[in-house]
Amino acid sequence: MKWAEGRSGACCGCWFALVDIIDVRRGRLAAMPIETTNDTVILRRGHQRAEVALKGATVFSYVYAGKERLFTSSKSSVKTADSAAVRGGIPICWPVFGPPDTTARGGLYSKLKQHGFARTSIWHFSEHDSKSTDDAEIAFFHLESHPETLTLFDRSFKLVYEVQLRDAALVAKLHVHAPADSSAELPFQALLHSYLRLPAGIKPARVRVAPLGGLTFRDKVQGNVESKEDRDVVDVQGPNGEVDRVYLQAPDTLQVTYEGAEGEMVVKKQSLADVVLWNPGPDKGAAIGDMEKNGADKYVCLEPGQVGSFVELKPDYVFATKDEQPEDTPSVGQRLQKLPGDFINMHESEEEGLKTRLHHRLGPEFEIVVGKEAAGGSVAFDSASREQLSPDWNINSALSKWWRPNFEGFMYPYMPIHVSTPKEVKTIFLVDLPEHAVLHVPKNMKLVALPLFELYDNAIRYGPALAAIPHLLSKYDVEIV
Ligand code: TA6
Repeated sequence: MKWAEGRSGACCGCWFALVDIIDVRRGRLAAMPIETTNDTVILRRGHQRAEVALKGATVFSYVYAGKERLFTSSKSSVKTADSAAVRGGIPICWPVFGPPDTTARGGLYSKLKQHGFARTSIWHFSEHDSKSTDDAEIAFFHLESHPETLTLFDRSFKLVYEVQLRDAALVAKLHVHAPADSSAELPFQALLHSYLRLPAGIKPARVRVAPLGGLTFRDKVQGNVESKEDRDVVDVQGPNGEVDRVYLQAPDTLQVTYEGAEGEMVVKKQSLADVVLWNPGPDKGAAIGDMEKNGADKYVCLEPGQVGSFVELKPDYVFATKDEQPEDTPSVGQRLQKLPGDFINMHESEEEGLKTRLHHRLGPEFEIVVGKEAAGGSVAFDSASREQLSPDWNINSALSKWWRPNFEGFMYPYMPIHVSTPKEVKTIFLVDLPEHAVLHVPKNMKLVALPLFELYDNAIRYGPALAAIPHLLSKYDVEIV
């Protein structure tokens, strides 16, 4: 069994992707359509089968090569009408793992239950996004913040859970999105609480997990005391069989083997710093209300997650509006032909002039005079506040200059030889966007993000100067994240 790689990237808002892949290698199997029932979604591919409960988007069954690879207690219900989390499969722990810290961040988590609300919420199965590809049957599930979640956790969010049944793997990806229009950060923990079914006849005490040597771990059986693991190979044995350990900064590849028996499972992970190893032991297992008889003997939880620290997803850009600003070229056609931008004052350098114009166009409505008396009273803002309200634009470099020799509209990327004093020079600058910014856009304007392929060689629509920008940017190495 292999936990595969994850990646985290950013888009409008931020995405943080946690990935785990249950991967048992075999040849390619035939693809089959996705089936839905009132409470579940069923993926089939050749002889493989996965079933996901809408409750918690919990993958509660994964059958490969005729064997069930996950443990789900027969006393647990996957029905949406049942409010309890599924006891087994891969419950999603989000936005917290374990009992919430009720005082942190002004009580942000104080209304949450253990492991958060994602695993007990009813997720929406997105038939529209779901698809069959050469490599997998892929089902998408969404959970967005709504009045009920906002009373529990006062943050906007969107979770997208992607379950892929591949030829020889089950992929479960959790993406966390902090909407760009949210003004607050989105601090969360996340963990995929996987109940790995043990081969018949193997009990937890014969399970070995490696390599864990040298790691710091929090032992929840010993009151969350933090210790150093001195064993490279850890056996799932503890007081009365109970093991409950949070290994911090664990290796991205872990092996699960069985004392005196064949077979192994490989757990591989990325962007999931930590891993939890848990089994309640027979006594505590029997005390769990929805645990089937001797259920605790049939699984070990090896749970990749981000639990040692919180992820802080910050909205990239917050878009606010402000009063209209006069347009100096009434027609759209003219505006497209006329380069955007504005004129600078005599004493201004081009860079300073551009910063002033950017602030005028996209800065906050009102002017903040930092550190001095503002008209009509003193302002207690410090420089940090000012940055939050108005980005400090970094003018990177001049990309091109365009000259207008006379009163006609046309401009040239060179000074025509017969012209001594051009009527106008326009300089196009590359400006680095700050990492986060509040952009106040005048109500009568739009802030447009144009892909380079739209501009490329499209002088008919955008004029020669803008259409030339992709060529000019080609000298830069752009890192796509
Ligand atoms: O992941 C281990 C753990 O945090 C254990 O401490 C135990 O509480 C387990 O999760 C199950 O929690 P649950 O709320 O599903 O009963």
